[in-house]
Amino acid sequence: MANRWQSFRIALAVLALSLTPGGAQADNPIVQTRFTADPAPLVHDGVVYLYTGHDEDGATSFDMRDWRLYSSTDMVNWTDRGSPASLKTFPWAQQDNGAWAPQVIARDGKFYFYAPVRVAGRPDTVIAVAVADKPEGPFRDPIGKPLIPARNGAIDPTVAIDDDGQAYLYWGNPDIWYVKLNRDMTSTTGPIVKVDKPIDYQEGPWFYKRGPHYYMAYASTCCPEGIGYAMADKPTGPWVPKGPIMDPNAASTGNHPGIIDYKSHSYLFGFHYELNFALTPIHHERRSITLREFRYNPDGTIPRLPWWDDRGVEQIAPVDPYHWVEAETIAWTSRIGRDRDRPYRWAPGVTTDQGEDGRVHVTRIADRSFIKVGGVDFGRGAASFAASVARVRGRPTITLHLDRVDGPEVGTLAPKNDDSPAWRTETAAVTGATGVHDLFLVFNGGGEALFDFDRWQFRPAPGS
Ligand code: FUB
Repeated sequence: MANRWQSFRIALAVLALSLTPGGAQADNPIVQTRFTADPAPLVHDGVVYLYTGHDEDGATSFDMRDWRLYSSTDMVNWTDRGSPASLKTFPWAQQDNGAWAPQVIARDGKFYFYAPVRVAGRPDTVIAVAVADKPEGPFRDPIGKPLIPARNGAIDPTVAIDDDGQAYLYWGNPDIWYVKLNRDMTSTTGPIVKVDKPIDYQEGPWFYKRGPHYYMAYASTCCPEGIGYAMADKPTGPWVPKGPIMDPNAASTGNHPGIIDYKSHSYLFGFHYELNFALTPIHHERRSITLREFRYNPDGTIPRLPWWDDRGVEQIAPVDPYHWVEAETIAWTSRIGRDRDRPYRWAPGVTTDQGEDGRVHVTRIADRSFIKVGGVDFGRGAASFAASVARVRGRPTITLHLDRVDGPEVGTLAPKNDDSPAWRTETAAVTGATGVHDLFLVFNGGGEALFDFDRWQFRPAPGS
């Protein structure tokens, strides 16, 4: 009888798993392998490119030397695309700090990157411009000097192109300024204008047009910072304050909005300090980008949203595992653990890095670490798993679990011991992977750097 009851429970569990609906949920913050700040999302060719500032791991106050890029097509899994630009892009700038909030815009087949930097030997900031042929760069400085000279608070550039083709660059803390850009996007025309700012404006403007309305979202109040916004009928204002989008939270000194529409959904990006507080009770400038979905009101106003939670947003479409997926495509990694009593704690994890061959990959994979990929659609079944690996030390394994880190195991890959840096593909058989599931790639083996991992894919079962 007991055996029949057990069999029944197993059958129920299998049924429940096979019925798991699609639409995985994201995790906040959306990047755990680095501290990221100042989100600047760009929708281009069906992809969300998220340009970010980067707080160094050991930062106490602002310690920022390069910018990072992540991309997603489902808003749950984010692929590390490396560093598109750094202070080295602007050799005339102070090189050891100051890579603050950027924004990128596409025009005429090129990508234009605007960011504040400091001029070596001077205390104030300027705004620099760089250009690239691809979203992931490399960006290069076409003018060799600041685009916007040092002025009180020349930080946090935001850029948009109006329907008539005129581009506007706004920026500023504690005041807000704009200038028109020429069609080349690397020179300005007309005067630099200071506008009447909304009363709670602090910094971090995010300027865009949606339908007939112009929007200016910004970090409001200080400190802590919430997110406020204003609307206008013209790109140059006057800006009518519309109140908070998000109230400040005592646990988070800063905030910084980035807003996009993507595949008929609207998203607000910002940041919090929760991963910093996983490491230390002391406030350091080590921030983590967060995400929330919202719906505009019928009159175009933005609803008031609650503070960031740890659940993120719903997945737009599941991952197709039957094409190569970059290993650095991550919904969540074990670098940060979660438990009931303490939302975040440090745990064995993985790192992402760009190799000499230019490939971004997963590295420094620790024993008992994992990568979660949200919402993978195995369809009618997978037969095998292939992984591109290098520098394999010891006898590591990748075990594939569904839905939870200790969920049903569908296969294990044991790459051959070989310390060579050359990428090679290894495969393992898979059974029991059907339908849509979160996929956990669980890494085991002795040590803190088991192997390097570039990409993976499943092969479908014959006839499926
Ligand atoms: O990341 C450095 C500065 O902190 C940004 O430029 C501001 O918006 C604030 O987020």
